[in-house]
Amino acid sequence: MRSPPPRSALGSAAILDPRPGAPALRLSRAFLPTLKETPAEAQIVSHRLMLRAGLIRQTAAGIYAWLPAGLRVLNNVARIVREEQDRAGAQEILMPTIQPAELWQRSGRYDDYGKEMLRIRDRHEREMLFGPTNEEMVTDIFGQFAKSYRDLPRNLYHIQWKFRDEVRPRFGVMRGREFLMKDAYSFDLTQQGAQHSYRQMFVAYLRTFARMGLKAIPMQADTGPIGGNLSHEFIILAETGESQVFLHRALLAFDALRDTPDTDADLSHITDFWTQHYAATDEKHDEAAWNAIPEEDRVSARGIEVGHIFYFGTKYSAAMGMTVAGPDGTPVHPEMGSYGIGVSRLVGAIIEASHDEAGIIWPESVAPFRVGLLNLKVGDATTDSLCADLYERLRANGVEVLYDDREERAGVKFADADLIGLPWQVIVGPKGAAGGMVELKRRKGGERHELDRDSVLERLIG
Ligand code: 5CA
Repeated sequence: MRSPPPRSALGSAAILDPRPGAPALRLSRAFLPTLKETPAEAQIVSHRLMLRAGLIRQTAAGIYAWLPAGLRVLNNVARIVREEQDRAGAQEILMPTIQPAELWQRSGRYDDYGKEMLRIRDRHEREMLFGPTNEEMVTDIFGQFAKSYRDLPRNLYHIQWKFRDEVRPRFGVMRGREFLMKDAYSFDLTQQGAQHSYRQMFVAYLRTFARMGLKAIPMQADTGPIGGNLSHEFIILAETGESQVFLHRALLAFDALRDTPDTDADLSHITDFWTQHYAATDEKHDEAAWNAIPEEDRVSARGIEVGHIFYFGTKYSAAMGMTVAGPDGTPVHPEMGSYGIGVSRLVGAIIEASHDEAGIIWPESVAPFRVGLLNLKVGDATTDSLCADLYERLRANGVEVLYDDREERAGVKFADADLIGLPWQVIVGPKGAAGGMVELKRRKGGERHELDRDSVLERLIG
């Protein structure tokens, strides 16, 4: 057996505390099934690219399995959603996917929900359902504990799979039947309190989508089967969107939120900017208000709904018989709101907003890996050892890297790297490697730099 090399031979990076957890993967051993051909069933670009880049596989109409690279993106999206919910003071729980029908009979929605609800019978002939949303269940759970106004306000959320038996599932994960949703539910003593909770979520949503590189615009919307009379949809403009939307051009000049406002005045300051300018989906479109906007400021476009927030007062607390004792002892039905984000839909929406002819362009915050390392001549001693060295050092420093060590032509590797869309590509060819040089390419914009080994590491580890 050979003894390990002396520590100094490992170079400076090895002295750093290695993060063995930093996921790295060799493409030769990965389950990352890319497709050259465009799948015939996919009508929109995000669906095509998700199939071609090996992110998902359909298992039934509107139902998808998430493959390793796709799951990494889905988890990154969920992580950002979770961080911003926590920051806004919401607390994470996890409710089940399967619910007893009895809860929905109490709210009166069991019959109203119709064919979109997947109904199930267990072995004891009890009626169950696969949850399309959780207003009833969360009201029942929280209602059993909240006894006094001192137990309010609270905001509880979960990230859980939903099922809606959509008439026309389409566009891949955009309109699925089974899909991952973040749904939050707020309970307040007063209307004023509920409005504060609503504003907190409104602002948390702006931050959440901005962190994913998206310009999501809040718009007045129809409340549909959730109910209530105040709601905003958060819409990303995209030609392939299912919603027709109308907005004032001023809303397109975006300012990503950096601070975390908490006081009502700070929150209102932000929400007022959005609500003072016209923005509505077609169900809420008001021709008179629209015509009052100077023609050059009117933008009518298609959009994708990535989030939807609702204030519906005591609709569910009253129906489910939830009360707390108010300050003077009288029982009060809490004021409620619910706040949804389409976590799985967002993966498709991000691709709609960020791609080119060659493939996906992932924002760094959600990319399945940050770096793709391309060995253009597997078997050549110099490129192999330079790649092995870069791979180990990136890994050891916590950089997520996908190493293309397959015995494939350079053209295939370039095409797959662009298709998969990792933010950075480190390209190692035999000529450059002989002189200790590699190429660093940024996927977005395509700029390239010739760099030596240490400079490339410095840039990526930074
Ligand atoms: N209970 C409320 C808020 S928690 C609710 O269910 N709202 S919702 O119906 O508007 O759904 C919330 C979000 O889930 C939507 O904004 C959308 O982004 C996503 N969503 C809804 N239906 C689907 C679907 N069929 N496929 C993928 N995502 C969906």
